[in-house]
Amino acid sequence: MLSKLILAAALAGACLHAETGYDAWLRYQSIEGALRVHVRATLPAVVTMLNDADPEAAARGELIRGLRGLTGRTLRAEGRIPRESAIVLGTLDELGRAAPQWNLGAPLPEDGYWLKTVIDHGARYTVVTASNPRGVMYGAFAMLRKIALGEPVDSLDERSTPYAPIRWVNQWDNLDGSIERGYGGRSIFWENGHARADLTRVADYGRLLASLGVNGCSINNVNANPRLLAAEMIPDIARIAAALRPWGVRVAVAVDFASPKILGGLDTFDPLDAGVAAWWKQKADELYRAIPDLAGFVLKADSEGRAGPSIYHRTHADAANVVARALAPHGGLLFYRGFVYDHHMDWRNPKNDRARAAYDNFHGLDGQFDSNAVIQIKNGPIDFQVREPASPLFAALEKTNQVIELQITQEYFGQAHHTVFLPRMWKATLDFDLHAGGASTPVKALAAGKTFHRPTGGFAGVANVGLDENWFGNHLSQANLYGFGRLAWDPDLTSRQIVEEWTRLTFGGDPKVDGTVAAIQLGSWRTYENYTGPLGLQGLTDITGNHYGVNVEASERNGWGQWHRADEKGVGMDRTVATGTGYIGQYPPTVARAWESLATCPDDLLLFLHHVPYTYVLHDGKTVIQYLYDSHYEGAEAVAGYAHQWKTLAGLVDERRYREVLAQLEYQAGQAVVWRDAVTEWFRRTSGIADARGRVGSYPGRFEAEAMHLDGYQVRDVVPAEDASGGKAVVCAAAECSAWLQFAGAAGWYTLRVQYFDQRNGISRYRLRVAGQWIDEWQADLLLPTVTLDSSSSTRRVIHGVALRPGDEIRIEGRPDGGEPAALDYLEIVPENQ
Ligand code: GCV
Repeated sequence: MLSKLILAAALAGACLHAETGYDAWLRYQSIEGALRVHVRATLPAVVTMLNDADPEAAARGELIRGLRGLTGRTLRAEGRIPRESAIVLGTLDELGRAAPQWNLGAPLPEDGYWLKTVIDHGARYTVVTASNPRGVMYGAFAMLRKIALGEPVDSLDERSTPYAPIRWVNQWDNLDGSIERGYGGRSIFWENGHARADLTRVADYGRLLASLGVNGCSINNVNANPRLLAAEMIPDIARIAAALRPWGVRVAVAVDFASPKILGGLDTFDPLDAGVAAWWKQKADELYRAIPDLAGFVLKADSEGRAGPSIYHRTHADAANVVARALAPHGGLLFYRGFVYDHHMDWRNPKNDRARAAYDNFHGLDGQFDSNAVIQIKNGPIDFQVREPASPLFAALEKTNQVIELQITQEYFGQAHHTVFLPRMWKATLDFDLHAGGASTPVKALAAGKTFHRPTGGFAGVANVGLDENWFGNHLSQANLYGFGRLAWDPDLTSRQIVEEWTRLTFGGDPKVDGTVAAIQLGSWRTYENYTGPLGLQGLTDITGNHYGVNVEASERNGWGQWHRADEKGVGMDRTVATGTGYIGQYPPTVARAWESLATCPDDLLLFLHHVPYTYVLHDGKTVIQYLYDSHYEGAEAVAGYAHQWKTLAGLVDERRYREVLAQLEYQAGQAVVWRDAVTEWFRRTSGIADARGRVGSYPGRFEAEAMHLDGYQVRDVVPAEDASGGKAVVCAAAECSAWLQFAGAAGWYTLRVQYFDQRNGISRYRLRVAGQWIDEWQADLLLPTVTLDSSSSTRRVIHGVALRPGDEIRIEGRPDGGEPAALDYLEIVPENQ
């Protein structure tokens, strides 16, 4: 009776989250047709585990859960190898003892697994084995993935080993429950200064990570609160570690380098001070007493205002080693971030260059870091921009451990509001050959420690999942976490393989869904690049603010160093050795030679590496200025296409996720137009060169709100001017205002597009009336990252199928709320289907 109740509860639990996105790629949707018949015919009735501790126990639970979902059958759980066919879970050692006759002795590297069919006395055993229990669990997830993908599992002999030992995610969660650059809701770990009372979400996150082979997670912001290391917080860290442990995910914490002084009461945090070293040691000992499997620390020092060794004129190696030595006796690792740069650089000096910083700070210290210290290097030299070359630091550390840091959370990629499939971009970096030492050395091999035979290395991904039901605030963004984990296990997978797997697991096996989603995801990086920063421009967003909307000049004339140097004559950062900052000289000669010369520099990186006139002709035959115009129009058009393509999936994707993805893509389509118009207008104004195709500055059917009849609305300048059409908007300071015009076109069917501003500080309401008839109403309730009139709040409402007659009055009424003034930018009236 009791077990029946447990089963009922488990099934109810499974239904509770059905199709909200919560289960992500672990939905275990029922397989159908011939595949179902085949799998059911070959599936044994028993799953045996030879060790009842986690993570093997978690693996057995997962197999039972997964197979019940996929096949509708619930396997019997046993602790011994039965005389009938069974799935058998156990390490090689355990199997050697329980079934020596199977001779499964071949060594496997840590975390690698082996799926092997063994026939013994007429029974068929599907063996899931590994050298360690975590590997057994990875094997169980792999089995389930194979079945869900329709791959045969009745005659197996498949080994898989992770490419690198370090496969970690970082979370930038603050102790108050907020997340720096998190777009999927508040922290699953922290609330009001302590670990959340209910850590169910943490355990479920561990399960998602385990399914990908991710084996570590740092649980707090690298802009670390020193209080995290206070004695009172250690039980909190231990509780979080306990929630992740069953899934083989070890916890790490980010620490503040000034902790010995701020928290420990010492008068210094000088890394060469004996008292400081003793403090770190005592703190590490205290932590390891409570969390013996703590993975280590992450440290951001001397960067963006964080304390670091420079104050004592010490090196990064001094800083890393004092902490690493405290962790070493416990087997812990210290991740020292390579993201060190001066954000007060003199922008007037053409030789200054933030891109040089990581290499300049670290390459001279190669060989001085302890063996448990790891330099964590962002994929590119700036900061997760839409197109950056691989960081030259990867090739410059031969005697130091390194990992590559990738950003899964979409800080500079439209946050949760845009779909951008990042594995495609990561692949470009991971596969890029830096030719370190002359030989072929792709970034993935350098980061994993293979090239220079380092003891460790691998991948760190900044994930920032949150409490939103679908973890990221955007269903399609889940593919980025999936892709990160899959690439960390096997960076040789192609983007297409990853996206096809993910789509099938996440949305089911309908070929139309699979094809459509794959096409959207695979094109999305280039599309996003096209409308936000082509040719290596990067940094056209509001880099001193929310990193979301357009602000072409925000990166200029300040110390942050994300300069693109666009002026009336030309654009791009001169990073050549001959005339520029010398950054290109940080690369091994083969790469440096190719990039130094305009003749061989790839178009995609041109403006990252060179300053050229707008009339410079690219390899693709266009001038730079025309490429900038064209790519923005192509990008905006492509996103509009995504929304149309998604609509063809109505009825093929479950209702809620269909609706939510459609809303996201339609919003993105509008936002891509905002980007297109703002960037192209800015460059046209600045360069004085017209668009050869006549699109920029000419918007058929567009009526500026400031030129309409206004009842109550007042005209305001928008700053920066490119963020609003015509540089102006209208705002309402009364309870209600309206803007109207008389339609002067021909009678027919039209689409109306209302461009309005949806700030975060209120929920304004809008209504639209045609010839006295109210035909639409909506509210400005998206949670966009701004409280002002700008491109981040600029949003589009599209009303299809409107019958207009000459002389019709079209009236938009706005009702402000809170600090949000129900602002309008323009109305577009375009013939239907245009
Ligand atoms: C956690 C960028 C982000 C910061 C982040 C920093 C880092 O600058 O905008 O929010 O800080 O990178 O990676 O440390």
